[in-house]
Amino acid sequence: MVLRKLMGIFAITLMVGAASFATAGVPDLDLSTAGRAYAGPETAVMFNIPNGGGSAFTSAAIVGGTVDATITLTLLDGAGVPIANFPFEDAWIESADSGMAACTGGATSDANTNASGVTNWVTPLQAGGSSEALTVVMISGAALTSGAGLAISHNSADINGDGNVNLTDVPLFAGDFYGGVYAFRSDFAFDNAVNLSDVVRLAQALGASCP
Ligand SMILES: [Ca+2]
Ligand SMILES: [Ca+2]
Repeated sequence: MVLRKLMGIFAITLMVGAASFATAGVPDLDLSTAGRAYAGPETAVMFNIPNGGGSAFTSAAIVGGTVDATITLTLLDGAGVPIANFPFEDAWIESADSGMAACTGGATSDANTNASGVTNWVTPLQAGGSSEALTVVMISGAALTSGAGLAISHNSADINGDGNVNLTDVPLFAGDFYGGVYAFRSDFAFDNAVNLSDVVRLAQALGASCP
């Protein structure tokens, strides 16, 4: 009888152990959080170049200046325990409408998570395309559910998002420059106008490609 009780307790202990083992170290998309350093109301704009020569998150644009749009991800498992050393390759950002077109591996976090489960996006993305939708943090291909996303928009001299800044992007820019209707995708030096400062950024980025 005592033996049967002991066996029962042993079995329950095994089951509980297995259950906690199943969620330990597995990211919980609702408990994990992502935030933007700049707490102001403006959307921060990233100017991206496929070769990584665009804006760092620490110098994202708002009208009239730059702000620190560094993204901080805190990765927790189902028990609220920080997940350390989570591979940076498996944490990346996307636009909610997929308009920002990252090179392969071009939008991952900067490093594996630290002992507190934290990693950041500071260094420039390798990306083209444009989007005014929210920026969403993806964990192994699934979006965080703890928030709708971050107010960070993206544009790029690689307007068509094919991974190269070349002569196929120039007519698109020219159309926006002369079009008379404001086009965010070509407002590289973000100030709500497409003008000569944006031409300069396009010219400087010509020839850049995904690594
Ligand atoms: Ca292009
Ligand atoms: Ca501009």
